[in-house]
Amino acid sequence: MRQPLGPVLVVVPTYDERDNLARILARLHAAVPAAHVLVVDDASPDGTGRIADGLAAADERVHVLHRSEKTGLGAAYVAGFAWAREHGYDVVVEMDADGSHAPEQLPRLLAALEDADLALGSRWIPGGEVVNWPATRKLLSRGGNAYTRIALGLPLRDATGGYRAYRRAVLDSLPLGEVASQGYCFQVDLAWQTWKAGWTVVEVPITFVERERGQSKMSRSIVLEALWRVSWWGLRHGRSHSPTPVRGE
Ligand SMILES: Nc1nc2c(ncn2[C@@H]2O[C@H](COP(=O)(O)OP(=O)(O)OP(=O)(O)O)[C@@H](O)[C@H]2O)c(=O)[nH]1
Ligand SMILES: [Mg+2]
Repeated sequence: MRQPLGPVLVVVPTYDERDNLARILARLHAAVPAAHVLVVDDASPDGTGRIADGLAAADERVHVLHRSEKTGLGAAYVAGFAWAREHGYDVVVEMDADGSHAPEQLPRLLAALEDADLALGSRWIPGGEVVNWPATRKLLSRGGNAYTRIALGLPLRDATGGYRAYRRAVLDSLPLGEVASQGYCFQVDLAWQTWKAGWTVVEVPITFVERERGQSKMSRSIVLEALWRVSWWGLRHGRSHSPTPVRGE
């Protein structure tokens, strides 16, 4: 029997999300009123950190972790996960601040987690979709995921996605201090480690909407990092098979 789900923390990394943060937190609390939020801000030059402090002062469900420099999404999440564990949350959610991950779909992820250890928001299973992406970006995401499946033998349609919910026991079990991946690769890294350790991973269809405001932090170096790390992991560990198959919803 799985433990019933306890308190939920949504970790939202931010770098220059001034125009998005208040909006996304309001939507989140409309969708899941009991959820707490941890904004992990890397000293955004546009003042996102101060906006987060204001939101935290007005709402006890909102917390802020300030970091002194921009060291990438992976490091921000690792710091957020450590905070979640110190503060006793049972479920930890990853969500972008730019509106790409609809808070209205969080109940769906949490429902799937009732019967899983990691619920992965997936754009590339039936029912999942991407809104406002050019064909080249779709190709990059699908190609990256196909490569990951082949190189690692990881049976996921969307291992690069960053909208997901973990049971705390999974995070407790992973060597988070050793995770060196920074960009999308961080998402692949954790999905792979979770699956390899035999935890139950389930993919849940989501509608991913491209950001409307603010700048993307996606870069050529982030794509190259994913390419070389996934290739290296594939060469080093080869394809492996998990005792627990992955289910699609
Ligand atoms: N704390 C922190 N947050 C970051 C960093 N890089 C990106 N983020 C945040 O991580 C989330 C995802 O980044 P995006 O810029 O949207 O990157 P993306 O979703 O890969 O790219 P787009 O699809 O073009 O938006 C956003 O909430 C960013 O503000 C970073 O180095 N530190
Ligand atoms: Mg984005």
